[in-house]
Amino acid sequence: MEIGGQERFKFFKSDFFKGASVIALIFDLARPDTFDRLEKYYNEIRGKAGNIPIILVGNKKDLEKDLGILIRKKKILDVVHRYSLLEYIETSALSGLNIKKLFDKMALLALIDIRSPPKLGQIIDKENFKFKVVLAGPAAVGKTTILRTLVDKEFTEQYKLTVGLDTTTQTYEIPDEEISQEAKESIEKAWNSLDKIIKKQTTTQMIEATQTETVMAQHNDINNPSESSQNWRLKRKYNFLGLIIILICIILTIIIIFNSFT
Ligand SMILES: Nc1nc2c(ncn2[C@@H]2O[C@H](COP(=O)(O)OP(=O)(O)O)[C@@H](O)[C@H]2O)c(=O)[nH]1
Ligand SMILES: [Mg+2]
Repeated sequence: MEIGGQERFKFFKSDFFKGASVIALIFDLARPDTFDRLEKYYNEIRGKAGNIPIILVGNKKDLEKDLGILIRKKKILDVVHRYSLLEYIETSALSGLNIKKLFDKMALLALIDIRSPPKLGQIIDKENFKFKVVLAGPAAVGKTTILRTLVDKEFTEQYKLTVGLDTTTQTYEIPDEEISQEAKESIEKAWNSLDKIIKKQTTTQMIEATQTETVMAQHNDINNPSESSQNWRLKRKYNFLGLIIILICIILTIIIIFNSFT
């Protein structure tokens, strides 16, 4: 049990961030104290996850029409600048405002930041990728609700403190024209680095396959020994442009702040 007002900052276990591509750092536009606490979260994230891309998210935008603007935009943009955050976006899990956009942005940042060679399992094929993104921030800013809105497309009024993690997997598509040139170049580079590994393996398999077919051709005249390499070349011909990227995001939310416990 924590005594009132004391915050515990040992809540981010290092492995929450393991394999993560992007982090959304979320605060509540209706509660300035959640904004004031971002620095501690930021430091904790940088310490644990290094130079990972971070998007700043001001959630509960819908409450502004009743409460007015409680945190000045300039103050928010100063933080974006000071911490070299990549984007700032305002969302409402209640109305759905910018929720899809937030995940699109995270997906695009993950694509741009994809390493060569990519992390294990990140590239399924040239149009399908898998990323883990983490939603982090103080309690009750809306992390769980943002996830729910994305996945179920419905808003939940009920508040239940997440102890530990909520995880979910979501598949969605980004139209080709929304993918920046920079992201395409990163994909190409990562793909080519993967290509070398695949080619190495496939050459051995091809030699084995050709040998098998040659043996078969001795038994059966209609078998063409070079068929397997033709198939292989066909499979390698992918049509990237004009196709859609399907992103599978493994999304994690993290909240353990017990400062309200007395
Ligand atoms: N008005 C409004 N309420 C929200 C919004 N997002 C979340 N909430 C509410 O804020 C409370 C905390 O949300 P929750 O997702 O559990 O926060 P978490 O602790 O960050 O996971 C819940 O009562 C939600 O219904 C929003 O965009 N607008
Ligand atoms: Mg939660």
